[in-house]
Amino acid sequence: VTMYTQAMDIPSGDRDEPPAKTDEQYEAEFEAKLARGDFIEPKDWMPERYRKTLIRQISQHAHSEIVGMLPEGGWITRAPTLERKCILLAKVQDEAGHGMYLYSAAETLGVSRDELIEALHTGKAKYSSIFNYPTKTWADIGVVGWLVDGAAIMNQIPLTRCSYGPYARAMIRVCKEESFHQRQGYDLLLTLMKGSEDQRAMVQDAVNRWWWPSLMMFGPHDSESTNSGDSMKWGIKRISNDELRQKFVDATVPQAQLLGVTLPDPDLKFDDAKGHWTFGPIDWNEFWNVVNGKGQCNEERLSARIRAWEDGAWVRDAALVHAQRKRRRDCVAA
Ligand code: FAQ
Repeated sequence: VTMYTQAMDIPSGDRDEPPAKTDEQYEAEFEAKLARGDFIEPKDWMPERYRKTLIRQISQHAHSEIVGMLPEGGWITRAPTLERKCILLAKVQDEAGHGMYLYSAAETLGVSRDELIEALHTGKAKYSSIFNYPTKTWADIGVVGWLVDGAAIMNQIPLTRCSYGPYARAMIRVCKEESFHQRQGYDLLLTLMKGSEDQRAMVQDAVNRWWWPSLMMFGPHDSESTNSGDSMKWGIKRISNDELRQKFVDATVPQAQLLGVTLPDPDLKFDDAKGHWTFGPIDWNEFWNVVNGKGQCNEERLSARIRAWEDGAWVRDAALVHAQRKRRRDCVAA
């Protein structure tokens, strides 16, 4: 006995359904799209490892933006002028916005926001090593803008050409905002450098502490970079960790000279033959210690995030109840 009326409407036999494709055919289409430079979009077929590595990178990037609000957020109440306070407030809010676009981009890959947050809070997901260093003085706020946002832009500009559409599009706006962030940091430092001897010393001290951690932001050497092979093949990464680090050093040395600070690297020198600034060895022990939870502020950062999540539970609950009531009211009205 036919119970569902729709079933009676299905013509027998020859419906014009496209034949199902094999995995090999889907894979060939995916490869062809990459070769043409087309974006891969959320509903497109993609290899499971491509999806997984995108979730990994995009969510870690999102966590970095959100955790990255903490070192600067603490200085909003201590900014020396109203203008500097407004600028810093806007910058920290921008970072929250970046986190939100990125979480949304990750969600298009079929993972929930709750799963992503859980991975951060349980220490399964990483966030950038740089945010485990303390911001000790007001000059640190300038140096974070100049070097940390500077390194972030250098790394993120090629991501605007990443093969995954939602990530690439999010990066366009993020990079524009990061450029403003970098300039406000540099401008803050230029002002301090025109000030007293003590202010100049404060800038130099901040540069000494942030230079090497900024170089570590680009990740391990290419030879140690476990994800680069796949990520370069799939067009997620366009330029390698070491190449981006070199571009950053080349761009930053002249800025340091103009500012009048010394970068804390006795081996830094211009190589005429190569046309690049060569630099000394990076302390990878320090990098891996910080990545593995043993940096100066890892515990403080993670506990601040968990506390904020727990304290905000009532807001999420209230928003859900409000949305449910509104839906019910709209249904009754309709
Ligand atoms: N910190 O195989 P690779 C910002 C991990 S946003 C911690 O080379 P990959 C804005 C890596 O995850 C800053 N972990 O990895 C802002 C992997 O472990 P896994 C964040 C790191 O993915 C400014 C392992 O090491 N930006 O600053 C780091 O191919 C101011 C092996 O490494 C992004 O996330 C590190 N520095 O390349 C906000 C950009 N480096 O995941 C507030 C997007 C590596 O297998 C204030 N991400 N690891 O467990 C990327 O471009 C890449 O993920 C890299 C790493 C380049 C970071």
